[in-house]
Amino acid sequence: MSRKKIAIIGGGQIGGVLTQLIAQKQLGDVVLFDIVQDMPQGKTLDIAEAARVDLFDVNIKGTNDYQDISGADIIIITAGLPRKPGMSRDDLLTTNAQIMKTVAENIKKFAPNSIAIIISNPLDAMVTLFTKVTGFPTNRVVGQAGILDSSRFATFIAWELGVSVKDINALVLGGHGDTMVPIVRYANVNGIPVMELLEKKYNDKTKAKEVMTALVERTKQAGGEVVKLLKTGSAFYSPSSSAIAMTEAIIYDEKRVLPVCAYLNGEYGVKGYFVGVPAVLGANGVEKIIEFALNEEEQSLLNNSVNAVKSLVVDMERLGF
Ligand code: TXD
Repeated sequence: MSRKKIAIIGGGQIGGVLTQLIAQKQLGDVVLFDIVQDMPQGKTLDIAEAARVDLFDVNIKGTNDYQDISGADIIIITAGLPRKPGMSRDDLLTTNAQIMKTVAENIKKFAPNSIAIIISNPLDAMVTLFTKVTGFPTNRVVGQAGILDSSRFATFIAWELGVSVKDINALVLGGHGDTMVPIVRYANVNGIPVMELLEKKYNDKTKAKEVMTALVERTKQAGGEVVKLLKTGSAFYSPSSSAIAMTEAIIYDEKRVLPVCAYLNGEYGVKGYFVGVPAVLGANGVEKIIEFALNEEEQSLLNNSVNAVKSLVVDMERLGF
């Protein structure tokens, strides 16, 4: 069986880590594209030269020529500026929409049958724009955000409870922004509700609620917390690792149920927008939206987040995209 061809558009912080992870996991042959002359060629040459050490046999190519992505099975798009301290993801809209439009036009031309995993921010709007420009069927376009946000939520819960993160299940729905919706009710440690464990830990329901509120808030602000510390860039490893989980689910047809930015056609009361929800990822991309009953508060929070996505899409359209 021939290896899959994976093209990465945008060879910066995330693009470099993606290339490394794909090589180390031997997920497929990699083409790394960027507009910066020679930079992708340098990054891929360096990674390729570790093949004997890491024992991987995949072809890795850096390029400034879109022709080289021809026939890619999977495209991972990181092209776009990252945030600087004090910026919201939405502040990137104008610049990154222009970049995404160009990227999408080239992918439509050179890899029209690929499955696209979008990483660039503002994520939900970039996924929408990519789909509009390429005309790809919605199952072949998916955004990476929910896996990262859910992993952050799980990590903070694990640290609070002093247990392994491997035993935490935590889910975040909605847009990839301040309105995201960590689902507290279903957060659990091997099936045991986190709230129950917090109430036991503090022997105080009010304190347990306060602690969970702080965990939810930290999850929502986690991207900004990293940007504030890094000062010159944003999270790079965790989004890359999250996108690799999606890539593996597609390449190996794993039918993983993962929180991803997917097209909703009535699910969760949303029609015609890309929003973060649990979905089945497999060889055909987004194969099924997994819908579960939300309580009134959760539905209201999700509606608020969807409205934030909708207004960003309207802003983007007003800008002519
Ligand atoms: O989980 C998530 N979805 C988010 C995504 C988590 C963290 C970062 N998030 C966003 O990913 C971030 O806000 C940015 O919009 C993207 C990429 O972040 P990264 O940290 O990789 O940014 P870099 O290091 O600046 O890399 C961006 C590369 C850079 O090398 C540019 O030269 C290139 O994008 N670029 C382009 N490539 C192709 N085509 C065009 N037009 C182009 N313009 C810039």
